[in-house]
Amino acid sequence: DPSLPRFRIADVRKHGAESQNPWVIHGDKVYDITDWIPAHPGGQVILRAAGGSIDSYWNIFTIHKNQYVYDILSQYLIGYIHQADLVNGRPAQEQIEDPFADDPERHPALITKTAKPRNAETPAAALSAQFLTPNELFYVRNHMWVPLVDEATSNAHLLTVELFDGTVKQYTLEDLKTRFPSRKITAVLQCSGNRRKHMSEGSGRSTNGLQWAAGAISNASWEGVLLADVLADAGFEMAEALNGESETRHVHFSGMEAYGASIPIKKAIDPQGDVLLAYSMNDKPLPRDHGYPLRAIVPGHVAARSVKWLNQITLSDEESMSQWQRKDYKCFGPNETKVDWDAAPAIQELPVQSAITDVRLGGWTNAERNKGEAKDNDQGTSKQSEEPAQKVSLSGYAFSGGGRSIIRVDASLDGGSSWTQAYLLPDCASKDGSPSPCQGHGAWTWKRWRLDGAVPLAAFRHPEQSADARPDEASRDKAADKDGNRRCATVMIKATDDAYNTQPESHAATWNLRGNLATAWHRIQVCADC
Ligand code: MTE
Ligand code: MO
Repeated sequence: DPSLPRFRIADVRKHGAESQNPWVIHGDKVYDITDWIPAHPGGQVILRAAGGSIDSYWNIFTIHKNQYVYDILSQYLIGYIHQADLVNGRPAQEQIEDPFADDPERHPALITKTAKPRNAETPAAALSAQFLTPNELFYVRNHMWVPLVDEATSNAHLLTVELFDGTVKQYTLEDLKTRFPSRKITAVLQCSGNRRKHMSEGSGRSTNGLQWAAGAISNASWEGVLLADVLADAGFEMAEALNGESETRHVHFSGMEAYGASIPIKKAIDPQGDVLLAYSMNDKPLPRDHGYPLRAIVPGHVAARSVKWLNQITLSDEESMSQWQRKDYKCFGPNETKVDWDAAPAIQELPVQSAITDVRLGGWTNAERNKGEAKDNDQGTSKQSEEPAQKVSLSGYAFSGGGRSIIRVDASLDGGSSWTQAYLLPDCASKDGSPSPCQGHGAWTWKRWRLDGAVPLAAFRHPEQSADARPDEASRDKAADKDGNRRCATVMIKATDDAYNTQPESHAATWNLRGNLATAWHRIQVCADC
């Protein structure tokens, strides 16, 4: 409609989140969304775009890129952006606010997968070097921007709790800190996509999602209040629920940027479940990337349920409607490439996982090497006991969900012909009379393990081609970069938990289109002369 007015971008800016009449830009059009806000399915988060372009948000919330949404918006058209502010028919880039402009600074050692939103994994060495992952090296998984909460007002941060009957109670962070006993637990968070890259490479089939190596997992000590205490205070009938007689089946968590997920009520009220509303991480306030000022910690469950920037808890007879509960974080069969999302349950408790995070090879002497090559050319002449071997030191982590502890890590240094047990570090032992650094009712934390051994020379072969023995990218490059004389051995590990659950042998067997729960034996190629 050419009769509609043209607005300068500066005019639109005056209609921000605080104004009486919030406006947004989409393409070169201007909309007054005042009447739409109460009906917006995503709630108030739409105000984040007010006074600027909604397009950069729709690049994050891609669900909006469909005709249905365009039709809704078209009802609110009030005009166009002035020619003077357009470049190629669109508002000039520098005029548009970057949704990620307020994101915090990050440690340079984190391995960035995507910058906006921020997704970064913990460097391998930091995974096994310390029991508690330092806050600045803890992996980061953000679906959107990092909400900005002022330090000065953080104690006023409001948590709304809504019971199934509609009763609402609100708590400031200060209320939580002062009115409830504080609890500490030591717990791993692991993304359902951890080791997705290994699944893609090991199965030879691509998977959909961030290609994390073994670093979408970290361990910290969390302090906060028990979710169960807060629910009881809000009027939730705890005794009824413990008897399995409550209509409430699920607890929904929502974050300030509109991320949401839920957990079954059973976990929330389990006296040994240790679900926290946490405000502290490794004895420091939560860093912004990890949910400042308040997040849920659901130990033993997939980290997608540990909602950050928590501002709303809703009790319901149903799971959260969010896409992260209903359309993601589920697994299907290796044959299923078109899936009915409703047909599979949402991932909650995690299966057994382990990974090699550090490999050190001791060198061979020339004599050993010559002897090895001689043996290679003349099969059978040298005895087993004289066979030279290359010293190797492996370290890594092992973890299981649901509070199940790791009882064993098995390692093979010769491609699976023989096995030995790795040493489990006594990280949870109390030292010098001080309390154990592992707090909580379940085994919520990981076990670090170490293995010092020797790779027998016979195990070194030309790099294997079998699908599941595909090495990590890094070691494959090393294995392939020179002449054909290079020989590699496959070292591998697997863990077992106290329910005797163990890891699958191959990624091919558990491949799923989203690459979730990649837990197959971690295999790495070590090369004789690298
Ligand atoms: N909570 C909010 N509000 N927004 C998010 O994007 N990501 C979830 C979960 N909680 C997410 C969230 C996912 S998928 C993971 S793996 C963990 O947070 C990551 O937590 P971390 O960044 O503290 O490691
Ligand atoms: Mo995740």
